[in-house]
Amino acid sequence: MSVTVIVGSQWGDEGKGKIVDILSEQFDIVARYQGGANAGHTVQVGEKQYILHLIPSGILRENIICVIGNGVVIDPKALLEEINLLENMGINIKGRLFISHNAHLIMPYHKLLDSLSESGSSKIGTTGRGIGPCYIDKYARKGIKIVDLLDKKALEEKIKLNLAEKNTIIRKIYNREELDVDEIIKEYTEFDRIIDQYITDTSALLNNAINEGKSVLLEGAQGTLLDVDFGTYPYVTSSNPTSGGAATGTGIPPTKIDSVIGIVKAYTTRVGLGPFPTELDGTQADELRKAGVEFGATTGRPRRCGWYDAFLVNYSRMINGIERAAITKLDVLSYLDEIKVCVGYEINGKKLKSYPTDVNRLESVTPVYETLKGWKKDISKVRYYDDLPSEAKEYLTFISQQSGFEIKMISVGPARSQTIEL
Ligand code: 2SA
Ligand code: GDP
Ligand code: MG
Repeated sequence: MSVTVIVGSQWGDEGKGKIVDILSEQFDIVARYQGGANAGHTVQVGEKQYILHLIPSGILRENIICVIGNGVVIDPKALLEEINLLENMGINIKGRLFISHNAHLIMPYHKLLDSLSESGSSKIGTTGRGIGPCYIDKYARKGIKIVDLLDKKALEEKIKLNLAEKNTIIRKIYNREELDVDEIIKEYTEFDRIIDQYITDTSALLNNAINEGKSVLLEGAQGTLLDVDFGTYPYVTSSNPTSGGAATGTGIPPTKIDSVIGIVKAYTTRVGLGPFPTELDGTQADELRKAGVEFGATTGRPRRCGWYDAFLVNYSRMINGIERAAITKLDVLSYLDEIKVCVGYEINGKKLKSYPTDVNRLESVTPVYETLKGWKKDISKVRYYDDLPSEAKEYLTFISQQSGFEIKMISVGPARSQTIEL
């Protein structure tokens, strides 16, 4: 267990926050490795509900150190809001949170460009948090990093250079008012004053800790099918939520990673645009959304809902190297008489051998379903596997066989106690 990666196996919102919170009890450090404040990880502790966007879910356990790795893109405004909110809820942050000096900063023009590009015809259904434009600048080698906050003169130069280019786009392409450079410089200089205490070389911190025998839980955001390389491109996020991203997003070498745990929702959801072969519509979708309270934890958008897709999760298992999985939200399916599971896809009557992430192919597949009997009992109070109804056990066995993983944990409600360990 010393270095473990947690990945979302579907399109995100599998319940990673809850599982990271539970598992973190056994770890010394929890680190985020990609994405930004687009993520929404919900954790319920007693009567309190926390929604974490940037700070790792491990922050809710007092003795755990939390790291925001170099692969994360940081909106300082969102970060400070989150720190304030958590502190007001009684969580101690100082001395427990470390931010990579190599992480890139989300700038006001990233957020503006995100929302402007979403107003056109090539909409992705982003969260509008500036994620895509910030990663564009990172890979175009124009980005502004956390470390740049330390040198005021260089920071001013970089902001000026970037803004000259961005303002041209904002004015010429979108016909919008330009952003004010002095305002941004002032705002980011003030951020530095507050976040300076958290900044460090987190890859050295993590590697030193591992060498001293400390354990690290690496928390992925979003999900495998939203991965920029392995997801349903272009309907993806601009980073690598898959387990490979955990190494590049923290500086922990792949040889130091011991295991990968997949978080697998007992059905499928997706928020944003893009293909979704097992999607339900009409009343069936509404019922599942209501039962699972499927609304975006960051934007509040209704999530699209559908049947469990074993073919998709099998692909996710392969890409991430998942051996064990935590099945979440099994309780949500308790209202159904029958539950469908997708076991493969066909195109023109021909069964596909491998998962098609190409959107045109994916739009044209016909899912092949097997129908299982529902259990029609409230399972939210069950704490031992043996006490689950036989139909629920059959469902679990079926999905784990079809997707090729072993079940480590079953979640039957949002609370910490609503968890069955195997
Ligand atoms: P972006 O903003 O550039 O990352 O959007 C690109 C796609 O990635 C999807 N995406 C997400 N999907 C599920 N959950 C996410 N977090 C929030 C949540 C989402 C919300 O926990 O509910 O509140 O709407 C998340 N973040 C990004 C996004 O929908 C686009 O499809
Ligand atoms: P994440 O992005 O993967 O961390 O997931 P989200 O927090 O965006 O969405 C998962 C939602 O399901 C949250 O509201 C959780 O509180 C809730 N949740 C997690 N596990 C369970 C479960 O087993 N049953 C039910 N009913 N809700 C759960
Ligand atoms: Mg979420």
